[in-house]
Amino acid sequence: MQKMTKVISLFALSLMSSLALAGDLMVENAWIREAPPGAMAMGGYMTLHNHDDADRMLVGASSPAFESIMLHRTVIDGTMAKMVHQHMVTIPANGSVTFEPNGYHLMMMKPKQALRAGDEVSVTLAFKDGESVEVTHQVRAGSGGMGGMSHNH
Ligand SMILES: [Cu+2]
Repeated sequence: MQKMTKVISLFALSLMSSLALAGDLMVENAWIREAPPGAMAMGGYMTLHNHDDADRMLVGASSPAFESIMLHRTVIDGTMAKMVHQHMVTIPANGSVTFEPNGYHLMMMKPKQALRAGDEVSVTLAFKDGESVEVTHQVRAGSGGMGGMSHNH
């Protein structure tokens, strides 16, 4: 059973385009939602897999393409969705966390130049233990989720 799982996951890996591997950490499906020109912020998404036996703590992110990046989580408060700044996002041992519209996201502030679907952006993820992991995020036209929700906060 164990062996079968491994074969399947390796096969899945070969199909992924935007993939970063660093030790026991794997990042897949890293993308940024395309925003209208002049947008003050863009949402960045990805799934972080932790194949280690210890929790990993994501504490920040940065990119040469943006002035700053914050970790945010969208939470529903009654009927209102609001974004809450996260100082740390824990990726549990042998678990994963998905950054997605309506959930955790990278709040990417002030793009230094217009980013269009198909562009690729390098993002460095910083972890509490001092390690940093470079990820390539692909800009995509967003669909689903809160597509119309602006990130201009
Ligand atoms: Cu946000």
